[in-house]
Amino acid sequence: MDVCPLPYGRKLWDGTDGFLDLWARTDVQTCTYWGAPIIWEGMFDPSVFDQLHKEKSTRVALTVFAVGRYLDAYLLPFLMSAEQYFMVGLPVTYYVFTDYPEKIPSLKLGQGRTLEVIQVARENRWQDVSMMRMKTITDAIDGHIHHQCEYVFCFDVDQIFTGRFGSEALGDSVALLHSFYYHRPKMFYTYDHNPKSEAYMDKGDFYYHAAVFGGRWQKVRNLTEACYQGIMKDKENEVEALWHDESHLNKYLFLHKPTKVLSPEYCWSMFIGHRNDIRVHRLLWAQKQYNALRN
Ligand code: 2GW
Ligand code: MN
Repeated sequence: MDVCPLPYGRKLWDGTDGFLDLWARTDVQTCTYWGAPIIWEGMFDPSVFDQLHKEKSTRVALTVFAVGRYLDAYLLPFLMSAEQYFMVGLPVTYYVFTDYPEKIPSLKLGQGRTLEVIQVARENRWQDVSMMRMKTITDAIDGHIHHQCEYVFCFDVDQIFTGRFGSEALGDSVALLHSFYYHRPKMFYTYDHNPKSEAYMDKGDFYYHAAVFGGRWQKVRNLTEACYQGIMKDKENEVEALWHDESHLNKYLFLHKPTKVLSPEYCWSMFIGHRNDIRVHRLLWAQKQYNALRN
């Protein structure tokens, strides 16, 4: 459990993962109402978390999809930057899903880090490429990940690591605040508002970004399986949620609260411009090439 007790003392024990100082940042929300910490720069000592996870021999899986034109466009910078910044010091296995395994660039990986390529069929519609990741991740957890790693993090490929994305981000069930919405009133959240969809919701806690989610493999599997079931039910009913898998993810995380929340420092968009509360950029959205890649 990562749920922190009510904030009595200054230093807090968040359960398994180490110390988080919820008062180190007074300019932002650092705890949800259900007691999950929201991780911001300044709240933690990276070496404490790293030491703890080294002692526990924590192993981390990273899943990423590079299908069709996204392979050439994004995969190499994503992986090279992950080598520099993602869970450095811990054993990491990259699971790269692609329709074109021969085209995966060869990469010299750091010690303890490995890469597995898994072939997936290419969906006809891009919405399905995105949504069917939920099914593929479930299958990969069942087939490979569960006996190789304790934790799994699932990423969009169209992004690049630019700062530490480390063991402080590990937790039972981890979700990311979407950089476009974290400072906006809830009425702007782009939840699915169609009652015919399984992803329908009329209220929520936050708007989470599907570009990054993770946790213990059991918890991630529950999420991906539930989202996949929702997606398939929608297909039977001939509806599609507004933001596809992201809508289903938001619905699931409203019903099953995450135990740790990552601030938008963990996935920032440079298009937003400067904000005082964003003290580091750990992962940045890559330049969108919608016209070239979506048509
Ligand atoms: C996706 C949209 C349009 C054209 C192509 C693709 C596409 C996506 C593709 O051709 N090949 C591919 O491998 N993908 C994978 O799906 C890739 O890993 C990519 O990062 C991911 C999601 O697609 P993306 O990044 O273009 O969508 P975003 O950045 O607008 O993502 C948000 O909304 C999505 C649902 O519409 C997802 O929930 C995503 O997780 C969100 O970040
Ligand atoms: Mn993306």
